[in-house]
Amino acid sequence: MSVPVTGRLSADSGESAWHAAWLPTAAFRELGSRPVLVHGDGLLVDTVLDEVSRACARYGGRLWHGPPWPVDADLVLALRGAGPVPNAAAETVRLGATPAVNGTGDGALGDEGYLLTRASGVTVVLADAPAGLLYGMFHVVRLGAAAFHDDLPARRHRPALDRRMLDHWDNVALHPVSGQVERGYAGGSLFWRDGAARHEPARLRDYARLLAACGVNAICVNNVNVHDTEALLLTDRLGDVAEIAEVFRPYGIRVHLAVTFAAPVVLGGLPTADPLDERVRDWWAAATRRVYQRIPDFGGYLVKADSEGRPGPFAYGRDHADGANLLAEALAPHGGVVRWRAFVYDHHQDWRDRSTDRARAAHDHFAPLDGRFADNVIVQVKFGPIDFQPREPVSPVLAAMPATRLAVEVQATQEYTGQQRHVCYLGPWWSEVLRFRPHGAAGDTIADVAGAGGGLVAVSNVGDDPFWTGHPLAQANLYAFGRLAWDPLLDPGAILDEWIDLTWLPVTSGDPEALRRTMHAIMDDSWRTYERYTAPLGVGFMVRPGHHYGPDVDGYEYTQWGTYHFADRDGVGVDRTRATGTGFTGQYPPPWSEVYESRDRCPDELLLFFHHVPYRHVLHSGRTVIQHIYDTHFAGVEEVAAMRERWRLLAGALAPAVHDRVAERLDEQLRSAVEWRDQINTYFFRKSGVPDAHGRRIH
Ligand code: GCW
Repeated sequence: MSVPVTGRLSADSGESAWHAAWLPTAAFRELGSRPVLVHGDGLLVDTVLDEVSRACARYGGRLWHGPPWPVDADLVLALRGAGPVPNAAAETVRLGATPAVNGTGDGALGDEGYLLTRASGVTVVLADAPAGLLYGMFHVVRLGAAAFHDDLPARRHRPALDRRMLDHWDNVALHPVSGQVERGYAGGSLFWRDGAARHEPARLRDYARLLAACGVNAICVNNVNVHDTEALLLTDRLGDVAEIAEVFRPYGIRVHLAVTFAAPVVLGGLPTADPLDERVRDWWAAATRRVYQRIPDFGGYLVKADSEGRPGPFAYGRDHADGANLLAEALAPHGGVVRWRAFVYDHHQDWRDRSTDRARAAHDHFAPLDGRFADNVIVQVKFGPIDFQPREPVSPVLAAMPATRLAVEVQATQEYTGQQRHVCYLGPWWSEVLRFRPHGAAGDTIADVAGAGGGLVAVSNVGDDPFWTGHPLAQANLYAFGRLAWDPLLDPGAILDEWIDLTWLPVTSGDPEALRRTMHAIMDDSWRTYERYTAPLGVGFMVRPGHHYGPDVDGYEYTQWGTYHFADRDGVGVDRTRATGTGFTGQYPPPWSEVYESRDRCPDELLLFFHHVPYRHVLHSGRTVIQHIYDTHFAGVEEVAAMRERWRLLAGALAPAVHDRVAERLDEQLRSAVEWRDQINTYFFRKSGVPDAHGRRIH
């Protein structure tokens, strides 16, 4: 590269057409106003060069990537293996400082890690692989001026989880029921529109940047419900997938494809998709070979099989290990993985039959298969036993398959948490799940399970909306997902701080401290607020069937879906005990098998998930169940009203388009919260006949 690189202004960053999210131009000011030296080569190093040169062009800094080297640099980004760094301070770090850093001894940085330190007035990022340099650069951006303070702590940074993935439930063709994006609340798909690829690389590239800047390194580009058009992505439409992969590759993101288990039949014309049939195995091997010819770094397949009507191995009398291993065999020679979802349950249940329990299903199907999956199978498990509710226990599958690589799936798209019309910052919820220890205090956390296996996955909340996520504040969920996947022990409040600093402080015209305080006040506890005004004490659902927005207490009570609350005049909740219920508590190892079994020891917030109790049952909080329901529902609405007032104070501090968008959604959130409150309170008042102790209005 010529010296010095003057950089170029982005011709296609498109910042006017869509929000810059956590990468506003101004976030690059500190980095871009300095002499920067980049040492090393590779595709992702080119990305670093591109980012730095653009920043320098804008803010007056200079970038060197070849001799003659600058005498001084404020920032050095270097690959350790690229040879001596032409900067004395950085070279000293390269030659010996790593064992001292972070007390780690071995100094290993891995494929994505980096060392960030400050030496003799120079900020130094060292990595062993280009991806590490890219992540290190984004870390410098995140720190802003603090990256250039002499008290910058020396630290080695490595992701705790190797696989940090976003699954898009995007359809290529507009689906008559699920639309362009199944459970999408942010407009259309970034990839597809009306049956074809969008071919809009500029916007995709900005998306890839956002993902890389928060640590995501894998995406699946289509819905797990693979319909006819989407099935063709594996074959006839593979070129579209390759095109997307081209855009994501420079940001260290590998592309995956959701495939239908019936592909050999629907695409290959075979009479069967039986996983043990030779022709089927050959078909998958050949199809997969063609994928890798087009996309050499292809990540692998994602499969939803024998679930909600999707085809799967059961049709041939085979189990899920047979099914997953079939695809694993095809992918193994190319280094790919199959991500096989554990979301398998009977969706034609009879509500009269109390012995069937949807919560049990994943464990019943998968735990017995532990040890039978090929090495390159990742079993992808929803974090809870039911379905992404705002409160569920952690899935017992995550404690039951030590010989299987497991991935933990969360839902950034807010299907059950307000559909991006409600503010619901999910960082604290995911953090709670990741810190949970299914074997008790001395055992591993869920983050450890994910770290040892298939990592963390979120269903994406992004679409072609100008704010990416519909609700501008829902961007925080995407950001927090990436950061928690990188380091599950991060404090969700601190992540929010990062996101506010990066996204909003550079663009506010008001008092930054006031903005930060207000955003925290609105968002910190917003998940618990949402929980307060919706289904109580972990019982879940109570949403309107189909679209899942707004309250309908009995909407699913007499349906086939297995999501019941069993409220009657005496009490409410699902008896999942071994003693008298479905036995689900027995799927947990101790101590939780005992804690959940016991009505007295079960945590309040999960009581109705595990037990059917009388309305006057007294919680650990000292309140009765019925009074808890009333109190939390009144409180939840008040909290939303307070959020709305707080947001009003920010008028003038943010661009009107952002302010109005959030304000409009807070109006709807308040309307909806009132509706929830009134329906839930009225329902339980009518069932129980117990009045509110405080005499508030119940209809
Ligand atoms: O909760 C359900 C959703 C479906 C989704 C399914 C799944 C993609 O309502 O829309 O299908 O979960 O996770 O497969």
